[in-house]
Amino acid sequence: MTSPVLNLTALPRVPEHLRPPVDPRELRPRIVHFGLGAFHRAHQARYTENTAYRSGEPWGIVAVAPRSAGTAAELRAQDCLYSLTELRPSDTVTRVSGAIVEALGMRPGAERLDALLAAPDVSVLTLTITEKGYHRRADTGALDTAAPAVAADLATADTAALTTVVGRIAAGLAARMRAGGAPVTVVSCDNMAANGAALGRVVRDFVAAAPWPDRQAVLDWMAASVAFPSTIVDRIVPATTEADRRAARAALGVHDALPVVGEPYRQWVLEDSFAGPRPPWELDGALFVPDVVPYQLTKLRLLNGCHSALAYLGAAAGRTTVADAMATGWGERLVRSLCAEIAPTLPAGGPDPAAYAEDLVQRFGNPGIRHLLRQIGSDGSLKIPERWLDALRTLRAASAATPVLELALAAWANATRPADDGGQLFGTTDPAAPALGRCWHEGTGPEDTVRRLLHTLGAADLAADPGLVTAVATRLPALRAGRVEI
Ligand code: CS2
Repeated sequence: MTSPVLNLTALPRVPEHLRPPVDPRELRPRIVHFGLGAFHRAHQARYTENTAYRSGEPWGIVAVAPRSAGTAAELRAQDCLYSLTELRPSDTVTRVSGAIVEALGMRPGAERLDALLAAPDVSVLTLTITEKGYHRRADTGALDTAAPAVAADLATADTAALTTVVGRIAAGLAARMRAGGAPVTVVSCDNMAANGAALGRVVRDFVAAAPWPDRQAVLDWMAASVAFPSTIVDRIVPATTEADRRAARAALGVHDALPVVGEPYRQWVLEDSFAGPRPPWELDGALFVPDVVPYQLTKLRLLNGCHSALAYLGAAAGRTTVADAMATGWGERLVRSLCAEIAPTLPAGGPDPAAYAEDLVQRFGNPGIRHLLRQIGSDGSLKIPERWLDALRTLRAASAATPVLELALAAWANATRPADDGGQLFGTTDPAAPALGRCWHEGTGPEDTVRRLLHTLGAADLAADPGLVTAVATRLPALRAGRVEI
């Protein structure tokens, strides 16, 4: 039997306690979000909707799909409604979300987006575009103006032709200044250290490189009226499966083409430096702090660091999901020992690393969550520097032993082997995939290959550390044979 499609007309068919807490028609477009993926829908959108409910303030989100206008169209077909299911270890809780009030693609939605980015009522922009979306140079963190997509955006005056979010935001800010210049805050919600500063840097670099006659005026206005706070977002959100879709339909009684699922846990820590009005997200548990660094490094190095290690080691051992990797003889040990190894590199003022590690063991072991190692292991060349390399540098500078990080690096290296060498375990979506393949083809032996791989990560200093290179290379044969030895 076919069920009706989830939309405002069908909403009364959904059991009352599973409907949005606020009538979506009462919300206004006040936030523009770039990155219409499952993570945003399970995280910032949920905080925003609960905050609108608790505060009575009509904060609604206009969500922009930078790459796939298809997702925006699917969401529009449902009046922007979708369900979020929390996967607890023994049961599930589903609720329809109505936080998104409009869904746009960057190209077909260009004119509407121009108007929104200049509108004084829109005072917050948020982003989940992944590390790749920032187009940073691996060595300096500056905008890579030579990247083809960035160069093309710099060369066009037509906002409908822009394809990078960085270019889109820069053009939007310039238009905002010309329209009167209401202050605005741009919030990176991606997993990078100092993500606010990283975003501010690439947006300013774009403006400085643009051919606009008023670019200096835009930069001066940005310095006074645009804030780029750093934030930490946390919630495990695996890709939605067909089984998730069926379960959502069974719970709702209507068909939802875009359900999302996630763990019950969620966290959002934000640097308390906004340039204009913002939602009082603290009403839904977000934490506004003067300095996010201790939280940010703990989350990136412990949670994301362990995730990546599990992804590459799990792949070597033929496992598919995080929970599968945790169920091996070495999974829990890996999480605890990696956290213990990294803990001395974390600044004071954040969560207790040992307690954090125990929480990770629980969260990663949640059998209700099918979080694919493939999803986590993708784009490794962009993730690993954030997650492992600064910790590794700090430890090696202090002459501390780093056996677990060496093993993790060896597992990543093993996963980068080219397809003709039984590798490419994580496909070719990594922008560095061709360069990584060359490291194996051109390397004169395991140590040389490891050195080249480290250079590809922008880590010339670590490539020049012979002890590290040898330790990583020595671990490769066991991993190639599928053995994880911790
Ligand atoms: C994961 C993250 O895919 C990945 O790289 O490590 O998406 C992780 O699940 C989230 O950061 C959890 O908050």
